[in-house]
Amino acid sequence: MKYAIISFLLLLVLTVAGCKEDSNPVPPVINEVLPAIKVGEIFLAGAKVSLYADDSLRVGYNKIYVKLTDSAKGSILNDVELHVLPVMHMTTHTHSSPVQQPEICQCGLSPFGAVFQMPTSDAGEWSMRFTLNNKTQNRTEVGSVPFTVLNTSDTKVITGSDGTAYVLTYVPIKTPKVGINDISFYLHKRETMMEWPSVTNAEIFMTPDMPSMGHGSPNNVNPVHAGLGEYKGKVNFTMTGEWRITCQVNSGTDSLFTTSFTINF
Ligand SMILES: [Cu+2]
Repeated sequence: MKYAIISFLLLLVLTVAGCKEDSNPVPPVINEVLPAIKVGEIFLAGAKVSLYADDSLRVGYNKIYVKLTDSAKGSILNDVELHVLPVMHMTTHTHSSPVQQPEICQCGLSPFGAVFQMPTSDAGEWSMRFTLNNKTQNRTEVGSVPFTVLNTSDTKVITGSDGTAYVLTYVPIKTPKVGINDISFYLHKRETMMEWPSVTNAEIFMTPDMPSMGHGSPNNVNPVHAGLGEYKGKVNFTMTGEWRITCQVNSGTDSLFTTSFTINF
């Protein structure tokens, strides 16, 4: 009998507690996971513009994210037009780099890609220039966020046989393995100092070899254009060690240039 009463009281307490929660709903918490690195932020046209990245920004292809919130209310802004432009100020001149414009995401975190062809150094400093049209407030403003670019050997700027400067970028394979690996490159060119469009109609002939051992590998697949200047192929590493990936880039029947990247694993 005692047990029954205790059980009944417990049930009553649980029911009341349950009802209390139901009648007083807590607003849903959006568990927003932001990328690891906050690059910087700026207030423009009534918006807070925050720049994030998964890793330190470096020479090569970078995935970057821009978060737009109403600077007063903190709510996510997506009724906007946003243009981004990487700018490097050097002692003698200013130039940009290859960049894909962000697609404004309803979730508030809009990704875009950029290739940085040189690191931050005494010779030059990078910043991201935003042109933001906040349609809810009918305001447009321009502003810049400075950032640092670390050096790598993943991007080569080479003058082709046609006199144009090309930018070939190897996207590092995350975990290279013995056997067939997916491999990807981006190809851009310098139209002007401020315009670096994708090259979508080139041919890339890729030859991997191990210079220290004097052999290559069979069954590689040349990278072909897959959209937005990205070329995707397959590379066969038959053993671990230092591999050289030589890329000959052609336009029609003309050989534009040849360059190579080193992969060690
Ligand atoms: Cu520069």
